[in-house]
Amino acid sequence: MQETLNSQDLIQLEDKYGAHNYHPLGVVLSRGEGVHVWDAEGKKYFDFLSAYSAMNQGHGHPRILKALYEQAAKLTLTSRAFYNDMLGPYEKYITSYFKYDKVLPMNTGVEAVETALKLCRKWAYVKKGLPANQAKIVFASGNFHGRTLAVISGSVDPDSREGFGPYMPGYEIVEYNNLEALERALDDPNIAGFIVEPIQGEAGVVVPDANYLRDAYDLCKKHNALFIADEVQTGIARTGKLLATCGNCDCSISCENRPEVRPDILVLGKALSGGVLPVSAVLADDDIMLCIKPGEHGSTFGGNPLACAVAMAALGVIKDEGLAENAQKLGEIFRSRMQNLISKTDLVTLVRGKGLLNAIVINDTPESKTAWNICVALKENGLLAKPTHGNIIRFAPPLVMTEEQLHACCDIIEKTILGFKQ
Ligand code: IF1
Repeated sequence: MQETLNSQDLIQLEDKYGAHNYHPLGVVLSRGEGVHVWDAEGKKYFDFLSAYSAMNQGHGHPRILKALYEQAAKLTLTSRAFYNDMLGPYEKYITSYFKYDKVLPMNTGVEAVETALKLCRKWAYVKKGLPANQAKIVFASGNFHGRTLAVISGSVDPDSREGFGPYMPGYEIVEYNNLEALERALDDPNIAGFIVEPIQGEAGVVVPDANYLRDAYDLCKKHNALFIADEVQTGIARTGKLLATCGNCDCSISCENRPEVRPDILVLGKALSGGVLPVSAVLADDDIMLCIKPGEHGSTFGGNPLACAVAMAALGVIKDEGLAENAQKLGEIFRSRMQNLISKTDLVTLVRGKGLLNAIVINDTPESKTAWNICVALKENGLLAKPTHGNIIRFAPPLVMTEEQLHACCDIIEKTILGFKQ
């Protein structure tokens, strides 16, 4: 009978036996349900990070778990050496859901990003006619697309990049939200594509100008380059629309300044599975997707029957529970509450975001521990969040949150900020 380990015991186990590639907040979670998580001592918290937007449907969603249990008992993995009875129905479901001809199923977000980069290069050689090994891809500074060598080669973040060289050649990095810089880069005839997050999550929920995505897309078309949207974090209703680029969704919200952009290649992950297991996807139309031939790309677990069953349930929950609309509504309430808090304190300088992907900027240097200490105080008051880039605190609760719960969370944030002593 395993003895019951307390939080400190569990932290020590990780410290002794685990790689030290993270610096977690001092809380050990053992259970999740909806918008709540409980620590090893049974203390209850609001989850205001949602595993970096992977838990949009909330912890332990019954419909997703039912799909998981039933499929797990039937068939979990066949590899793609054979067909299986879940992949075709899933591929039909997700391509109809996001309105693309085809999907290439992968597992983690970075695998899907890598797949998109390979697909873009392949298209550039096969369809654009670029000379062999000359294809170049444009990245936006401040990006986060994952942690593989090919992807960090497009990063400017020292923590992601330094000490892992040499780097992938054939990349250009331009300032995010700067159309002139992008146009200058696209003037190079060897550019295959441009990969961009509609909102830069890790950079601190950086929202570009309303016309940026639309105009960037138009520039890519003008220069015969592919527009690749990394919606691993912003997709699946997080920003108040099914997709932050939104060109395909049919959710009922209509608003004029929506950047109606339909990416040439769409990258999804995280909440595609409701946070139950790694499921990611690359969507594109035939003229792009069919540039990859049999045997030219793949993955042991990509498109496994279990992932297919879970992803269909997870996407069904998003639509059937109106989670994009809820994120839009609650996001406006959240930013309004934070704006009101800013009027009462010098500790917070601004709030920014879309839907339920938001952040507040703390009035101290990125090198200071203030944002971290505020997150520790938030934890003591029953709400879990974590700083990014030093003085920015990201707030991203599950999209199933009710208005009453959101106000309770805003009350905790307000009480913590107004009562904060450095
Ligand atoms: C960590 C944050 C970081 C992503 C976008 C691809 C991926 C991610 C836009 C890769 C992953 C995760 C990774 C995790 C923390 C979190 C994150 F931005 F969400 F906060 F790191 F920047 N595109 N983001 O956000 O997906 O391979 O991880 O499934 O690495 O610490 P993945």
